[in-house]
Order: sequence, then structure tokens, then C-alpha cells
Amino acid sequence: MILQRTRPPLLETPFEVFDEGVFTPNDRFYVRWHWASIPSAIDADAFRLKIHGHVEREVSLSLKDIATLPRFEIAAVNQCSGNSRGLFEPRVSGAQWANGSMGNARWTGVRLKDLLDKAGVKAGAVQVRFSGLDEPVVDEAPDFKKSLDLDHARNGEVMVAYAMNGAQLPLLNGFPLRLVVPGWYSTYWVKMLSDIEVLDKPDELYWMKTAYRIPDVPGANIKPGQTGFKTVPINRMVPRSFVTNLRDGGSVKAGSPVALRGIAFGGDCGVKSVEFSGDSGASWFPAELGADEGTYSFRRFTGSLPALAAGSHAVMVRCTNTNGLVQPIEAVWNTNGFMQNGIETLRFQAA
Ligand SMILES: Nc1nc2c(c(=O)[nH]1)N[C@H]1C(S)=C(S)[C@@H](COP(=O)(O)O)O[C@H]1N2
Ligand SMILES: [Mo]
Repeated sequence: MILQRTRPPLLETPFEVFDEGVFTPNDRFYVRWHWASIPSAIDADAFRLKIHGHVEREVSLSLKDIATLPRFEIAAVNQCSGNSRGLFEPRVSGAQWANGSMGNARWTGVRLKDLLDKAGVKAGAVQVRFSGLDEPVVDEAPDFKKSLDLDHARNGEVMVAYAMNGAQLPLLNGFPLRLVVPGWYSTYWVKMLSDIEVLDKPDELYWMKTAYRIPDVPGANIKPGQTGFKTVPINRMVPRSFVTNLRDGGSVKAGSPVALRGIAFGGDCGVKSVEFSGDSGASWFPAELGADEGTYSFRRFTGSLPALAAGSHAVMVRCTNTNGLVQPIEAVWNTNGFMQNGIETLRFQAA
């Protein structure tokens, strides 16, 4: 892992891991926390998930209680809002991630809807707020809490996971429970989830009202210095694709076709197509898509470039999702370094 920060722990997945398979192994999965007070051990028997607020009855559920609910499983990409921030031009502040603050896993647990039904959501509820066992290091700092609209929370896909890739959640990825919000940026995927509060008015706390907001313009893309736009809480992910078997600045054999492979994801929907270009985007040719592990999963792809003459070359790759959204040719820019999904260009030598 690439150590970005020690307290709180920020670990980035080395990019070559994405070439090894469609699911990211738990021990290579990136890690991100906002505050450094994180329990280093949890008593699984004593742990309780509390559901309260605008509900018929407050409930406090043990892990055993939760395991009696119908089991739900989904493959989904967990991507930090700031994935690729370290590559923004001009530079922006925040964790300087390259492309490795993302990962794909099969999440197992229960539907959030079923948990909310245990407490009985009262008429007039509008949002649901989530928080975990981690705490700020100083009293004045805001505890990490995120909220979803009630309809979203009850859509039957938003879930509370107790397992990741068939094993219990690693502590750093949220043991014993975490929220999984398929298709949405991971800021909402609250780890060590211990508290669910049903709200009868919109969440006005720091992590919704001030932090994690994006310019309300297509692709969250603005010009440096631009003003006069509204902001909204970050939300759905957008399509991305990466070649994983070549390195930027690497080399291939001249005079023979170049095999390409990589990963793509559609964001808040599936992958429709992946295409390559060897001529700076003048012409595009289709990649072959690998097995479909589910709408929100990474999808593998393969393709090849014709035999190349000795010298410098570049390959571009782009994904179009099933809503028809395609990656932009220009890199995305905003002051927070969020939502990068510009088309990746890999430069290499044929020799
Ligand atoms: N309790 C808690 N959950 C959290 C956070 C946090 O600071 N505390 N950070 C969020 C953010 S911004 C990200 S990117 C993901 C990272 O998930 P991972 O560490 O499992 O990769 O956790 C989310 N859930
Ligand atoms: Mo994040």
C-alpha cells in the first residue's frame, strides 16, 4: 500500500493491483478516515446499532439480530470523491491521491430498508443520517456524519454490510458494519456504523452543509477562479476507465500488436462500452467487455493496438455508461479536487 497519511490512516492501493482481477483484495483495499480517534478493537458481542429519531420505536440491534434479516449481496465500486486529486492541474489541497483511492468488492449484509422497517419510519421523515464509532480528536471538530434522502435510503440497494469479498470487514474498512451506497461516492459509505437517525428535516450539519459539496454544473467542472455557481452535496459517480497492463512512461515491443487490458465502471449505472484511441481521439475502436459482475462493479475489458513503429505513442481509453454519459476529453477541475473522470492518456515507447 502507498502510505498517504498516518494519523488518521490514509492508504492508497498501488495501481498494479487493478490489473490482477475485477475485485480488489481486502488487504490491498484503500483506506480513508477523517479523524484519528478510531477504535482499534471492537467487542462484537457488545456492539449495538442504534436506530432512532423520527421512528415509531427506537431500536438497538446486536450483530446477531442483524444476521437474522434477509441477506443481501451486491458488487460495487467504492471510490473516494477525491480519487485522482493529486493529478489536478492547477493543484488543489487535500489528500494527494493518484488513481488508487478506489476499489471494487462484493458486499454482503442486509438492506437498509429492512433495518429501517424494524424501527418503523414515521410519516414526515425526509432524510436518514449515519455515523460511526470514530471521533474527532478535538471537541470543537464536527463528528463525521452523512445523510441520504429517505427514498434513496429505502431503495433496496443501499445496504449495511458486514462482509467484504466473503470475509468479515477489515477494521480499517469499517468493522463490524458499514453503509454501502452503490453508485455514489464513498463519503456516504459510513464505516463502523453505529448510529442511524431518521430526520424530519434536512441535515444541516458540517459534513452535508459545508464539506463534500460540488459546483452544481455538469461534471462538477469549472474553470480556476470561476464564481457564481450554486453548490450541492456530492452524489452519483460518473464513468471512468483505465488501462492496467501498461504503465505511463513504459515500453512495448515495436512491430507487433500491443495487447491492452483494463477496468471500467459506469458510475451510477452500468458500462455500455469502452473504446480506445491511438490517434489522440481522432478515431476510436471498441474494447471487448469481460464478465458482468453487476451494474455497480468494475468491468474488465481487453483490446489491442495494431503493430506500432518504434518511437513514442499514446493510448486513450474512454467509457460510456448505460445512461449514455461518456468521459470528457478534458480533465475535470474544481477547488475540492472531486469527481475526476477525464479520459486517461497513457504515453509509452515502442522499441
Ligand atoms: N466512520 C467513517 N466512515 C467513513 C469515513 C470516515 O471518516 N469515518 N470516510 C468516508 C470516506 S470520505 C471514504 S473515501 C470512505 C473510504 O472507505 P475505505 O476506507 O473502506 O476505503 O469511507 C467513508 N466512510
Ligand atoms: Mo473520501
